[in-house]
Amino acid sequence: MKRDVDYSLYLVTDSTPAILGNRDICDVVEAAVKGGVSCVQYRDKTSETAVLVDVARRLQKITQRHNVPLLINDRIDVALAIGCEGVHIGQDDMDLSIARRLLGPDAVIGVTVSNVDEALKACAGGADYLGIGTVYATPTKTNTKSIIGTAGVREVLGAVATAGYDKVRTVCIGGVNGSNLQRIVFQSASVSRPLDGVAVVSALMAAQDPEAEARRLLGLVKKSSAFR
Ligand code: TZP
Ligand code: MG
Repeated sequence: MKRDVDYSLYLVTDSTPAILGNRDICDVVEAAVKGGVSCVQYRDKTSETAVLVDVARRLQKITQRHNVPLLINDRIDVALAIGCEGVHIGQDDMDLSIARRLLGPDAVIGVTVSNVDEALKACAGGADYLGIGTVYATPTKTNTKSIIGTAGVREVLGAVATAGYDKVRTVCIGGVNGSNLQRIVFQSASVSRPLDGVAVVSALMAAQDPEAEARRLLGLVKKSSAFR
């Protein structure tokens, strides 16, 4: 059966020294999960396949222990190799229909979207959730196609609601942190279609105390009526 994922506070990992420093990715992720992260995506654009599989397995031990889902960015093969809950794919990655065929109906598949067309196509194609962004410019992803701001997020949410895709979950991503989270959520709020959560990289991966910061961010998410 497909897992019912809680997207409230969605951690996307980063393995680059600029963000991780000399800390072990697993230590940072485990601390953040203890603080309340509800979903983890392993995102590593540079490591070779053997390293990806090894780190993914180590992360999976942590996520399983804490009963949160683990998704893999881009790499369907790595997700299949370790048997985790699913994947997150972008517009330039493997086609959603092929990913679905490879992973099966129970896999959780998320798609990055930055406009209404991409969002409706992903919904029609059977995406479980949309990662809507980039909300704000961020050093974590400099090759991003588009900065859409909260207005762009709102536009996508409205179109998804109007088209009746009630079951497709939504998070926003890009430059979200403890200082702007509530403003983003507030400005993204649409009566018909609240976000299901926020996805962050550096706000947690670079935090001095990821557990405390996750607790704080989750508190802000839960306080906000713009989430469902
Ligand atoms: N997709 C859109 S923006 C982004 C991704 C993976 C990076 C977000 O990183 P941060 O540090 O939360 O701004
Ligand atoms: Mg990708």
